[in-house]
Amino acid sequence: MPVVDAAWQEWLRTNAARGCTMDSMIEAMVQAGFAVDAASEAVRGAFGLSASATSAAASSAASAGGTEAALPQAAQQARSAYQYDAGPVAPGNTIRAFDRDVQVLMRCDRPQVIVFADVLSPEECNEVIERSRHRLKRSTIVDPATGQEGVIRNRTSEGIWYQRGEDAFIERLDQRIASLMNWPVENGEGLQILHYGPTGEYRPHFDYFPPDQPGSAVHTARGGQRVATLVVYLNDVADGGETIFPEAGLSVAAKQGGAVYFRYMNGQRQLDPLTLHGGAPVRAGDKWIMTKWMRERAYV
Ligand code: PD2
Ligand code: ZN
Repeated sequence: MPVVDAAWQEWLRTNAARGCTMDSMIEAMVQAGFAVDAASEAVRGAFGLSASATSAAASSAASAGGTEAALPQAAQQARSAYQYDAGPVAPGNTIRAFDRDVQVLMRCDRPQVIVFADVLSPEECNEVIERSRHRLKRSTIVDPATGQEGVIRNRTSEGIWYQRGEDAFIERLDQRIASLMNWPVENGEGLQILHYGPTGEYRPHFDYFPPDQPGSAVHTARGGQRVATLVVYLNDVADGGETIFPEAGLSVAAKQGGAVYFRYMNGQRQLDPLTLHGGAPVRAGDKWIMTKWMRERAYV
């Protein structure tokens, strides 16, 4: 079983300050291998609830219909602090994105999430998969304390990066996606392709770099903070593999050529904790995605 080491303490502190619910944090720790009791104790500690206060807090939360009533005022304020301003994506049911008409299937304002169909044609999806299949490497994750990349069991996938504008095909996709996200193509990281086999998953995380963690500076030095993500689904997943937003109760099914957009940094440079998200376990078949992360400034 894992232990609550310095990295987990940092994770607890950051997520409590950002307004994550106790339930979602306990669930994330249990998924990472902690016993329920150990996870509950650690999370309650992060919210300033002592063991003896726990049962009173839990019963008052239960009678109030949720865990929010048990949160200290600071945590409740952190949750309400993010100011939703207008996002850059164009309005309407169809968006002309560079060389293609993209359909809007769903928009959510809090958090800012948009689901699209037809971002890529089936032929383009298959081409990306075939180009990538033989170049895959086990995916890594950024250690928030050091900024270094490492393989961990929270992310069971393999992937590759394409340089922005690497060739004419990739450049067209970069242009189309930048146009759809309505953000400068120069601010985009290179496209990342990920492949998950059966049971593969990516446990809930934020795509932005936690500003108060030392490892983030290495990443934000180049192009600043990440502001929004587009995940494009390159195949239909037979079962499972949805992109989930546990704080928002949202789940997006992987459909070939479709995509989910989410924006987490507003014009005041605040970061939206409701964009906690993950890739649910693939229950049947496999899953291919292509991800574009946009930065505040040119990513060079
Ligand atoms: O696989 C996904 O659905 C997924 C969802 C959210 C992947 C990522 N984020 C990611 O690579 O950051
Ligand atoms: Zn992500």
